[in-house]
Amino acid sequence: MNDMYIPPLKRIAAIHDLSGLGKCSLTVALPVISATGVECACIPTAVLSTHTGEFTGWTLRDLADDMLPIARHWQSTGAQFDGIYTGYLASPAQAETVMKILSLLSTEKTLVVVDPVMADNGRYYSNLDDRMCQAFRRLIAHADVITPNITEAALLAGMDYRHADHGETYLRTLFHRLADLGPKTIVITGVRTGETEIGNLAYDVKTGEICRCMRPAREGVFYGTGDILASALAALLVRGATVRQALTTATLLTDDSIERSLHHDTPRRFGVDFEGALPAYLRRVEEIFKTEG
Ligand code: PXL
Repeated sequence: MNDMYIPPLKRIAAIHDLSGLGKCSLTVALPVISATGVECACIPTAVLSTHTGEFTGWTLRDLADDMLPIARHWQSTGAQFDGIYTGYLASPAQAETVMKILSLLSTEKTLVVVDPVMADNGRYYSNLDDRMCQAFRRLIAHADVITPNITEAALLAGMDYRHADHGETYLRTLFHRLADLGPKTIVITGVRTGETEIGNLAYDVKTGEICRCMRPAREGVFYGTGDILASALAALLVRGATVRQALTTATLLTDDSIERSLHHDTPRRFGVDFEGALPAYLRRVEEIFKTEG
């Protein structure tokens, strides 16, 4: 143990809501980022009883007033952040707050990952509308990496949403329009390139290179899977994985979580079995970083 080199932990600030039940946002970001071997500090944007999809009667406490004071306190401690990962925001105004937090906590070395969480399956989530989309367009200008699903990508790009068969021309146009908003890497999730497959594509704005990771398609909605993917991707990139490694490894974690859930009869709205998929994920993560010592 004494002569073993243990590299210092990287640290991510995750800015996301805490939905107590339903396994999404911070309740998946924390375990997934930690399992990737990265410290996860949290700024909750809101506390909800559940997520807002397929549940009714949920409670929501907006924590807008606490977000900046939390960041200021962190700054006063001298803590450094290798990554800042933002997800669900309770209002468009919170996007402005997040920009202030970025200027307080990020340096040129900080990887900024913005997941513009606002819609799925062609529709905005409850309580959200075009104002959220406008706010995310401004926030994305400060991002290194963005991870919209296909609905969010279409909204941000001002294009029509298509459920299936996302051809090359449609995807290239999406990537180009999103690139105009400023990010360096664009990951679009839930892309369907045929009847039977669904997956995630990453576009490098500088080189124009696209890499993809496709898996068998399953019908319906799987709550929290976008958050699992973005959390794993952010943590892997912060640890130094390539975009291709991060995309593949994060996609396999998400896909395994969905696959395992299909073997349970838990209602979809309670989230996917990412817990059971973590051991195989950990082995893949170890494989990527095995030379680190
Ligand atoms: O998983 C995305 C998400 C995050 N947070 C809240 C949500 C949703 C999707 O419905 O409602 C509160």
